[in-house]
Amino acid sequence: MNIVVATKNKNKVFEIAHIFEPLGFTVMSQEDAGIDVDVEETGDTFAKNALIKARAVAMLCDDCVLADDSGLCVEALDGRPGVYSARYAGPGATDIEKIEKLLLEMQDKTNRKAKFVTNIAFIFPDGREVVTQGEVHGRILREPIGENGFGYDPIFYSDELEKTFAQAEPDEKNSISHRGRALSALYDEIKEIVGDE
Ligand code: ITT
Repeated sequence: MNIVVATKNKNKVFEIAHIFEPLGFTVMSQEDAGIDVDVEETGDTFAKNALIKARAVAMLCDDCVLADDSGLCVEALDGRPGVYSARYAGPGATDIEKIEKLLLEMQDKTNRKAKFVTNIAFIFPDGREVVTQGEVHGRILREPIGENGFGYDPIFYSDELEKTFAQAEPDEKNSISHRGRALSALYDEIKEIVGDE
C-alpha cells in the first residue's frame, strides 16, 4: 500500500519511511507523487493543521495520505513557538536562525522545560480519517549540541535519552520522539481498522 506524506519537509518523510517501510508500506513524499500544493496552515492546533495538510493532498490522489503537524512548546514561553515553530523566525528562516532566536528569548529563563508535540492525520482512499498525537519532554539547552536530525533538535535535550535529539541516531530518536509516538499510535489504529475488514 502506498502512503503519500503531505509535507515539503524531506526529514519528516525520511523518519516516517524508516518506521512504516519495514511494515510493507511504500512511503513517498508529495513531490515524488507529483503533487505540488502549498497549503496555508491556518489552524490554531496541531491536529487542525495536520488535517488541513492531509485533506489538501488527499483531494489530489487515490493513495493513503499522511500529514504531520508538529512543533516545540516551551513552558517559560507559555507554549510558544507551538504551532508557529516553522515560522517562528519569519518565513524562509533557516534552522540556525530559529535556534538563535529561541536561545535569545530564553536567555534569562531558568525554567528550561519544553516538549515536542506531533499530531498526525491519516486519510484512507475512501475518505476515512484517523488522528493521533505524540509528545516528548525535555529541556532547552543554552547552546546547540550535535549534528543529526533537523529543526530544534540540537538544543532539545531529551530527559529519556540523556542527550540532545541531534546527538541521537535516527532509530534512537524515533523510538521516543513525538513523531515516533504519534506514528506508533497511528500504526496500532490502522492495524485494527485494516484487520477488522
Ligand atoms: P510541512 O508543514 O511541509 O510538513 P514543516 O517543517 O513546515 O513541514 P511543521 O509545520 O510541522 O513542518 O513545523 C514544524 C516545525 O517544528 C519544523 O519546521 C521544525 O522547526 C520543528 N520540528 C518539528 N518536529 C521536529 C523535530 O523532530 N525535531 C526538531 N524540530 C522539529
